Amino acid sequence: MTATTPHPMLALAPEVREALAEGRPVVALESTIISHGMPYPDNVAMAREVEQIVRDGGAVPATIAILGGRPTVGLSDEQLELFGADSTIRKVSIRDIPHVVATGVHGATTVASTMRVAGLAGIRLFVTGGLGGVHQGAESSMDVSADLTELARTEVAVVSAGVKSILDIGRTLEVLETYGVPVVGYGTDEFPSFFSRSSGLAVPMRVDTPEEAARLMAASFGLGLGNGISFANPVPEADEMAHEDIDAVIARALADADERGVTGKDITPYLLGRLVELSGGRSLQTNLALVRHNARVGTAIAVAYAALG
Ligand code: PSU
Ligand code: MN
Repeated sequence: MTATTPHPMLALAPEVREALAEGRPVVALESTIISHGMPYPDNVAMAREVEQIVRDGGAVPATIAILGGRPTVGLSDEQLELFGADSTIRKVSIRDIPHVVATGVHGATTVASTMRVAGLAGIRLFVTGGLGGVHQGAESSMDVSADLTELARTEVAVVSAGVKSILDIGRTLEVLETYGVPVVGYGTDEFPSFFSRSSGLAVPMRVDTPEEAARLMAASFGLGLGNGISFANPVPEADEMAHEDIDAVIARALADADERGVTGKDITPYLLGRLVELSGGRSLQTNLALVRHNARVGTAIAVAYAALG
């Protein structure tokens, strides 16, 4: 939309800085999906391919991470490789930002921390795979992803394929409603469950074109409502998994996590890795397909939003 001045503590790639100064479309991308969401080297190939999809759609990609303590907006090809290959890179959610910045180390940003840095840079559209949410059993563990609290307080729209049923999808939607976050079906009346187009849960509102999505962003951010937006974009039909196939794999992964006592920030990466192993790589193919699709749709929304001026 209008030109923005990024926060002075951020490092911006020159092409990202120029695009923002000129009000041209920029699409933010996260780095935890690279470092902790997919195996190497598929993760690096995915990161590069998604950046190319954004360019082909007419926007500038800005993969966000913390590099040597500096929140960085727009990674080089070598930096994408580093974040994919180095398994020791820390997963950084909101609460981890000050420590990683103060100690000058690298960190891979989650949906929450990527949103925050994107907002500080003046980027309004962010593409990812899946959102974090309310974990199964959160009634007692209280494990609710900071992705939800961030959606409540940062004016960035996030395009995802919904929430997978390693989480409690119904409770996740309840929390988003409480936080005042519009959950918007993109071409669907049903909230997608990441690997499949259905979840049995309705979305409260729907858009069908990039222009409608952009107008919704302009309304929310223009009024200064203060919160983010979740665009839920279902996996293409050709790539979706049958519920009976993925549900069994998820049940097994959850049981394994329980048995091994995995908790806290390690639970999501553990479950994601276990799903790939238990499905023999099938879930990874669906994950890759939906991320590509989100990149196409998200770029079109960013272009339409920039065109609103
Ligand atoms: N879900 C996915 N892929 C991912 C993640 C979630 O399908 O890569 C990552 C994202 O970075 C998300 C984070 O923000 O996991 C959520 O972690 P937690 O539940 O610890 O907040
Ligand atoms: Mn958690």
